[in-house]
Amino acid sequence: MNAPQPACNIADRESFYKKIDGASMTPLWEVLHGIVTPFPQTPCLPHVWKWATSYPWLLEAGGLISAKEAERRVLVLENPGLRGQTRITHSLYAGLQLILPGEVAPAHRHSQSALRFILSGSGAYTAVQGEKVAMNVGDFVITPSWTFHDHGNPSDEPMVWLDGLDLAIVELFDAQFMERGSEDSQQTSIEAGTNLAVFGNTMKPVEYKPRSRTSPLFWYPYERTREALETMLQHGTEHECWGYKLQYTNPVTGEWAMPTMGQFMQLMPKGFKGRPYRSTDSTIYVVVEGSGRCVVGDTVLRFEPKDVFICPSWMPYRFEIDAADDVVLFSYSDRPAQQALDLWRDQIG
Ligand code: 1HN
Repeated sequence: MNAPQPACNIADRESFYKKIDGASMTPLWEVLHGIVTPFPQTPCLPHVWKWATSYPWLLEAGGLISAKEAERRVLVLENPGLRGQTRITHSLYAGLQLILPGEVAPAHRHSQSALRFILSGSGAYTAVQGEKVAMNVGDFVITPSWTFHDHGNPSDEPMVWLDGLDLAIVELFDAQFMERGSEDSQQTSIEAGTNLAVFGNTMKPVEYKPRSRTSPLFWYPYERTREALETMLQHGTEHECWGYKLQYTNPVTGEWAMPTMGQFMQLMPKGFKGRPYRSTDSTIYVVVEGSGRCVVGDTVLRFEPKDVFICPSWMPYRFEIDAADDVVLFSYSDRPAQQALDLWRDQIG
């Protein structure tokens, strides 16, 4: 039996929409196909932020405002498709933070988790829950959700790192909390290096009980990561899309180092030409060593050391590495969050 078909009367529909709009209701059929799409539709655009441009502007910002006044002196890397939204992808934040000699970025804590990836300088520290970590170029440092953290630069050179936060994820769930510390700099009662000494050896104290899903190891020095990549190069198998790619892990569980953001370091040998790849996790790349091109859809992103670029969800991208040097790339994305919710997909070719 065929159901009766109402006539398509546009004027009647419009006045009906107007009537129900007044009561905060709206017809799904006008928006359904824009929401439930055959493939991911992202407002996020492929883009590269060049260090040659951003570093002088960071130093200029250093002459305009102190770290103390700014609380955090950061230039946000805003995706060109998401201007005004303080984010580099739909779900994640990235910014470049400058801390000058003698400065302190005061202690606070928040429900957002943060990662630091060190780009320039040496000798500055971040203190996480009473333990100082010295930061060097290529190190990956974790600030777990709701842990007090402050940064300081007792060295005699400017220090710059990339901050990655899960701000938009926390905002999506309306689960934001923040608290300032009672003092600018935390009393550091734990000897520097303790964290790596306790958790950095693929072993753990037998009495250790996890208090959160974030890795108890919060400092992953580049020296060790680089050595692991070199070992992969000697003993591993080259992948046709990403060369040799390692995932940072929580040493106690073997799972992701953080629950909302996943981090990787990969090496692609000089002259490498990768096959196209795509995944649902828009990914932020930071160039550690070498240079080349990342071709994202029709966009060619030329990259050099310390540049940051982004590959949006489900856009195929491939790498072409220059002949001169191997390339090392750090990257992070919301893959752990997507996987925890059974949403993550990827495709080679
Ligand atoms: C934050 O706490 C830091 O602690 C950096 O260094 C960037 C961006 C948004 C919200 C909090 C930091 C941040 C941030």
